[in-house]
Amino acid sequence: MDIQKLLFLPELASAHGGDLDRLMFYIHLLMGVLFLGWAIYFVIALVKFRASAHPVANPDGVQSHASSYLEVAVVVAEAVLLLGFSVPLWAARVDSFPADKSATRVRVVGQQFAWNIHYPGADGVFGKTDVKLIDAQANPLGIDKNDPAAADDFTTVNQLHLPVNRPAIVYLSSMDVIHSFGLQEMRVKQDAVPGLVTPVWFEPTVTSDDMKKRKGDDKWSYEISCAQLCGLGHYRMRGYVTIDTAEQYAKWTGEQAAAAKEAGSGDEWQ
Ligand SMILES: [Cu+2]
Repeated sequence: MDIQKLLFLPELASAHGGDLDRLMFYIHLLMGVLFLGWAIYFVIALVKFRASAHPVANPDGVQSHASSYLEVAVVVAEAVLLLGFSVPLWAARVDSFPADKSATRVRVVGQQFAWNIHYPGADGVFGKTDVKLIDAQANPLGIDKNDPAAADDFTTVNQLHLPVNRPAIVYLSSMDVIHSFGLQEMRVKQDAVPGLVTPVWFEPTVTSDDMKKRKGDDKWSYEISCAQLCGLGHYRMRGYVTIDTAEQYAKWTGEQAAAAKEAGSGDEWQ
């Protein structure tokens, strides 16, 4: 059974997403059963307790305990969903972060109305940033070029590249208001709150090229959608995500770092 099609969900492209979709399915199943049960009860009550069949009111009402047992069954089912599925899924998200070395790490900084993305470069260390160095065009994240760790860093606007089948840790923050980092196919959604750095991790499982083939659309792209109304330009706060093979990713990061270094050696910073 294809849960994604059944629930009209977007294509699935992350390792943990299948468990989330299954939880969604079980919750919908329980709600479907409850809806049907209540609808049937409603019709039975209308027919059975119609005025013509009961000209005199019966103050004792229903004596059977069936409804209590049903209530208990619903509570048990909800407890199983919460304790058996939701809590373990959430715990795995927030407690078992992958080791820094085995993950791709990026900073994503929301801003009205764009996503600034900061890559640490080959050394894996994010260079220092300073608000005083921010220049909307030349250095949107205020990276301190004098910090040796910043030498191989590079930034992009609205272009997030990640390698496939490798955990990715995104350190989310915001420059102005609350935004929300939404990757529908990865089943990731996390608020970007000014003053906080919120890490979120996931593992992409389908490259952009494979997904384009699956969709039969050459121009298709994964997107970062801002999932929190953040101002007048909220609707256009959209980033593009490319899930690369390991080789494609190494090539892309190499090119970006080289371009940043070149730009950084002059007055301009790209
Ligand atoms: Cu936003």
